[in-house]
Amino acid sequence: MSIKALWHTAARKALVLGTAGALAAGGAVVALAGTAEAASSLGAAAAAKGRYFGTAVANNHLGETDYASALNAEFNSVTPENEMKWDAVEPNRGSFNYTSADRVFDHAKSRGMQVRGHTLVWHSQLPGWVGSLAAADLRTAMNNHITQVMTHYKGQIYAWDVVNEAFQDGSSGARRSSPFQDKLGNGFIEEAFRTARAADPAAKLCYNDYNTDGVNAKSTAVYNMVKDFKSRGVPIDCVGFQGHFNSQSPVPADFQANLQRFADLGVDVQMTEVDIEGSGTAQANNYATVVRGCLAVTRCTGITVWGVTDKYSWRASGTPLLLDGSYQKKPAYTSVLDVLNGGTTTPPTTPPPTTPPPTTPPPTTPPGGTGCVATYTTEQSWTGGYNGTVTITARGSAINGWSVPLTFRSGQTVSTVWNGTSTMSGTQMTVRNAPYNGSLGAGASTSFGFTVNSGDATPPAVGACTAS
Ligand code: G2I
Repeated sequence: MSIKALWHTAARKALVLGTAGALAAGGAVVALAGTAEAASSLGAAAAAKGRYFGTAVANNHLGETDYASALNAEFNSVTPENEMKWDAVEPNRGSFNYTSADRVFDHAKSRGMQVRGHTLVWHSQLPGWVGSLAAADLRTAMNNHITQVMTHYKGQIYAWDVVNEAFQDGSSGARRSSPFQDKLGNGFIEEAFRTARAADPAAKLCYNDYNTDGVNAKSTAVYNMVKDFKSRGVPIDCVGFQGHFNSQSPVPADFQANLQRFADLGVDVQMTEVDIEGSGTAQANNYATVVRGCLAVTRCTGITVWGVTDKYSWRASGTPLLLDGSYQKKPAYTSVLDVLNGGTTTPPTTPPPTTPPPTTPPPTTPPGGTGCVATYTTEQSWTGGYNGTVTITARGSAINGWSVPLTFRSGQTVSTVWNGTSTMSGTQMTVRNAPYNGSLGAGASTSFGFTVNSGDATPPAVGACTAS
């Protein structure tokens, strides 16, 4: 289902709920004509404002009736809490297991809820084998992981947290040490985003982090990265602000201004993991501030709380969620619903993900006939190197494999190739499909990428694509 269609479903759901409420109220129908009907669930109220209201969901609680009922009644978006993380889906290299992730995904999608994918590249919950790879192999593994997982859910995920928590806390503004950062350098983030765009062009691609909810050194470092990405055409569509708050880390006074400065860069913003420790009125007021801030920012497209109930919160002792341990609605719940139902807010405009225009024109040959077409784009260049992407499109009939020859200038060295298998002979490199991207239906496309890291930045001569 397209993003637009999803929004329509959510809005329709809100409308239907509103109508049902009016009908149930009997004689009130006439009196209510022309008045906005207050929605009675978080999801419906957010949908009436053109936004979603989601929650993190853990697969192992779905069998509990109260848990599933609360989830189904209140939310219209779901983020798997742990099930789509690297250790869950690819515990051993090349062996993917989607059992738990699919359960959460299916539960949500079968009820018309959208799904946020969380998360592709993160230093935590990362299986040991990833950290022990040498750089070239790590790059291949990272790109393969992104491609495989996104392809599994292709066209069906609203937004992916492509890279999570890559910056350090504190005043340095530096990147956090991780196998990706330490072995691949700063460029791993944009490489992850480029690979993600190629894998599922329909998904919004987010950078997600915590302690970035106000204007501070860490959020400014992220801001500068996003600004740089936008200026160079690196594909990024959204920034996620986790929103984990407590007395040591309160909702910042410049929370809304911070969301707005990111939105002004041309990305959507989302509250992705909100939980606010506390109770009673104080907690309710803090939640209201967060929801009001999001509604006031046109490109704030939705809010996710980090769990259905205090009972299963990752920090249950701080009772940070909207329903208590017995699934009773807390004052915080009521204040969130009231804010969502209050006032009039312009719905966000959510333009579809944008991909930078190719630097070479698309093939003039229409994808009719047989075989395949290869087109080349330089993604990024620097002194002495560049990243290139080759897109392969099957013409009028399906293909089972492909191969493309590229000729480089002497002195250029290809350091890595992803989403393809390469052989080098002199200055010519032949790239064949990887095991997972050889089969293309008529008109379908895939792409592979490579890095040239010595010599000049002249692009290769791309030969004809051969299909098998
Ligand atoms: O730490 C809170 C969140 C911060 N941002 C990224 C989120 O992905 C992260 O979520 C939490 C989950 O809520 C926890 O449930 O991430 C934790 C791990 O960093 C999750 O905790 C882990 C436990 O540490 C493991 O012992 C346990 O096996 O959950 C695992 C699965 O239940």
